[in-house]
Amino acid sequence: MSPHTTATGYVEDVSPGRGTLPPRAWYASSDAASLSLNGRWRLRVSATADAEDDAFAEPGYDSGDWPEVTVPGHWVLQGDGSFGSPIYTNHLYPFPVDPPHVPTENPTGDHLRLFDLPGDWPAGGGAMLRFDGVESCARVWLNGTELGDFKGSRLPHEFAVGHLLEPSGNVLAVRVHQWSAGSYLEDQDQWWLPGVFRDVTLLHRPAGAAGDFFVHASYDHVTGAGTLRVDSDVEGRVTVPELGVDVATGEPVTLPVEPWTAETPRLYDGVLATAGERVPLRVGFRTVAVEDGLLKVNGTAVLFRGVNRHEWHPRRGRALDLATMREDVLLMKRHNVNAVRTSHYPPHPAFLGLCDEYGLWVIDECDLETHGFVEQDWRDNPVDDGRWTPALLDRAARVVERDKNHPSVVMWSLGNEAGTGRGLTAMADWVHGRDPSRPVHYEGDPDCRDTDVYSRMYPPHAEVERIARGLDGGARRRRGLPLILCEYAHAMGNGPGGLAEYQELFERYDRLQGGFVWEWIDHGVAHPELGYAYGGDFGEELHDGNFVCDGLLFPDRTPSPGLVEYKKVIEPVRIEAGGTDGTVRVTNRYDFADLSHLEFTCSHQVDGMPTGARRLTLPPLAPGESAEVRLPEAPDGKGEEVQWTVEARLAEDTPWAGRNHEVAWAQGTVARRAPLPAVTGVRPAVDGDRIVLGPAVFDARTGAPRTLAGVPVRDLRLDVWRATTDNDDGAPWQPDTRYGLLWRELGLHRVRHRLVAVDADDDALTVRTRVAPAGREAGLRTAYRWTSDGTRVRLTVSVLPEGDWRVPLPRLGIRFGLVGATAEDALFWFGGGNEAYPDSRAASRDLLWDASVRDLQTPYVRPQENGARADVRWAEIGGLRIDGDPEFWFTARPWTTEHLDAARHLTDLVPGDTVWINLDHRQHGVGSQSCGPGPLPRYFLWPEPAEFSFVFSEPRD
Ligand code: IPT
Repeated sequence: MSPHTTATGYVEDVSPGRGTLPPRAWYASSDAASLSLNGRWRLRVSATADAEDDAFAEPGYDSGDWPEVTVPGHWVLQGDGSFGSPIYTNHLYPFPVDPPHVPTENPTGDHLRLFDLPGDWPAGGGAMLRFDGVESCARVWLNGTELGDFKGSRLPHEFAVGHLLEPSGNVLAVRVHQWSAGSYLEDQDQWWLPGVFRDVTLLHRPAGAAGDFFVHASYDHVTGAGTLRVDSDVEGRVTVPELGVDVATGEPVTLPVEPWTAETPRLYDGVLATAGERVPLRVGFRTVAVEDGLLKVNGTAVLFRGVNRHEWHPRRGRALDLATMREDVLLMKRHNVNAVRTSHYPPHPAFLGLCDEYGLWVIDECDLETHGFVEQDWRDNPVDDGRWTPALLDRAARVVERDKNHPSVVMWSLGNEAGTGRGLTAMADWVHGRDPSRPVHYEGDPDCRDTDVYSRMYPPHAEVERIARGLDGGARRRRGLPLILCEYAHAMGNGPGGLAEYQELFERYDRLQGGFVWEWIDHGVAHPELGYAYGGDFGEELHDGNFVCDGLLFPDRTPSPGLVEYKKVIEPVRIEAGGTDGTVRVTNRYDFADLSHLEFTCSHQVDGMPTGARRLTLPPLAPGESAEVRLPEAPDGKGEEVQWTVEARLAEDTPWAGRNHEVAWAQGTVARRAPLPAVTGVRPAVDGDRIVLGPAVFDARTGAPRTLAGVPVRDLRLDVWRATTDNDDGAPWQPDTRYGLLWRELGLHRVRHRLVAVDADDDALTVRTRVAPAGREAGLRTAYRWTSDGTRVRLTVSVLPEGDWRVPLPRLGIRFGLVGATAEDALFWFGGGNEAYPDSRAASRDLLWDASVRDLQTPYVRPQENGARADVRWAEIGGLRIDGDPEFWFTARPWTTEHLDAARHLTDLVPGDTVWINLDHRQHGVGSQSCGPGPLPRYFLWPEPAEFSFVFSEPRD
């Protein structure tokens, strides 16, 4: 049976569709009328594709009792669940792999919109109806006449409708099927969200209107000249007043210009005027080429400091408004991000306009992924089956034609995780032919037959270095290409770790041209009971849990510590201690800009307290250049620690951040703090069931402290457990050992503390224990030695591992409860301000900080270990001061680690009447193993003999 012999046959038809117009450039006319059909539409959802006939498309149909939904939108995110629910899978198809067939249960949304033409709608001319995005397959009628059907969810589709329009009472009917043959090509790792989720617009097309056009604007970095040529289907004139350009379409003009780069996004406003229409142009002159094995823009190799961006809003899903898109761009610019891969489909076209305007390099990716076929060794992959090639070529054409006039787009990407095959080759050939001015990207082709850059995802550092040095072998063609990490550093939950070490490699080797962190934002769905929902929360039969929450932003777009870390690691100005005392070395790491837009200051801080900032004068530094700069005289710390902080801030307002916005910073040490004094002289005194030692009282039987400096404490003891992070637990396909699982198997979450001895002697109270899990011989001999000078009490913890330890420890330190303290309690500390772990601590900035316990909690969508502060010299909380010898990792929570570990959503965590404090000597690294490699070996916390001390006292005034 051929697909079109049944009324719904088009749903399973592999062809791209029927009745649509050829793809063309996306633009907003200056003078042609248009009518947005966004807004409230009537909706009827049925369970199968053929449950209802198409009578609803007829004028006069009574849709009176149909509920309303908002377009653009996804019906499953509207109507309180009554329209069905989102489904999350990573790469598994949520239906049997039986291409091109889809389930009989195929939620189908009949959308209806009545509209009148505005009174001033011009008579004459034609009209087009444009859909910017519909998932996954639509059939469209206007005034009872069927226009056609289409697939390609994140691609525009247009119909000619002028002959059907009425001045009033127009009936637009759109039948949307959740599943279609197109779904096989859209297996991206994200929520499956049916609906008309981008704009619907009626466009008047006057006689002599512009059609498709291609702005070619190149830049010759040797001569400084730009060449502009606008090829247009409809003849006209091209003017760029600022450049005095006034030429016919198709005619090139060469003249001196300022080039466009992501750092200097110089755009020239122009107009394409045809007989019937004026179209605004924003021209950016730049030339992209792979030359000498490097990806160059305007003759200069660029370094991508990128992110993968899915479109996401916690309530609206992939229906993004302009303000949200702008927020993304501004957040990227403010965090030193210079590049976006539009994973894994072309974004709303307005996003690219913002990238042109604010300056971001874009890899524009086609709406294509067939990842689920990996489950059957890529058998029957549509990408290698000629029957699907027209659909693939249609998708390639729709992205290239739509987006070709954006200077920000510097590469086309064929798609993601689609294996290899003749369909991809056909796409690459077509793209190369249509637009030779941009290289082609695709990661899944290890030989780079069809691509112009070598692209990889999640390689470990060592492998990246091997590739950089040309030691990885591989096909000859590949060996001559630059390496781009289209995905690296999986930002799921706490992490990623190891960013700084990747950046060092990128900066060291020319062949490495940077990468794109996976990914920009957590796709948590706002949920009344759960806070943010993830896979499984809607009862899906197949799902991939919180793997959908792996972004640098939380779902509400608050930056996570991972983004703060990334900003620091990729800062475009490197500031380091100089060759001689009292100097710093400043390096310009931009590719195009000098540093004249920045102001540099230096301040010194004494025990974390800043003294005034003073301006530094820098020589003008071209990209790549460095200079040594002398710092102002440092103050005398009188035994306290003295540090310098140098900051580079914007000297003027920019479109993306105001004056004073910090771009880069660094700190260094001038004088270390004096060692903590000995805390001795007072003897422990046994008093009934208590032992009193200076300002501390202990349980005489267990040796556990009851009060420290008058503050009640409980359960103070060695702690080696953390609520495992997504990166600790790792992904099944990772070759590295998954320590999160091994820790639990070993029982590190349930160690017991066997009391060996409590000795109160002349100058110390010593408590000896052995800490070990049931069922194993491995253990940690632990001694707590308490001394006092009468006002302070000092604890020295000694740990001696014994037995057969095969795993590193999650953490090594002590934990205790501050009885009666609350989440709102204030704390002060000198040390790192942001959350940090051993391999994610570049942005940890020493200062005197204050916060509440609540403020210290990082709201990872799936609760897990979080909130440690690095290099803490001292902290004060709840009437207790803690000085560390050496510095320590400080964590405070209004719940226990066990509660944190058991929680599935943030709403599972309820503050209690005790604040739990962890003072850690060391932590295990975080890594990126939820999809990529684990922590580098240097960040492993192997069990070995250790000793560390804390001094407890009353807070200082
Ligand atoms: C990689 C995918 O390209 C991306 O879409 C996302 O799923 C990411 O992983 C994990 O979050 S594919 C993976 C098998 C390396």
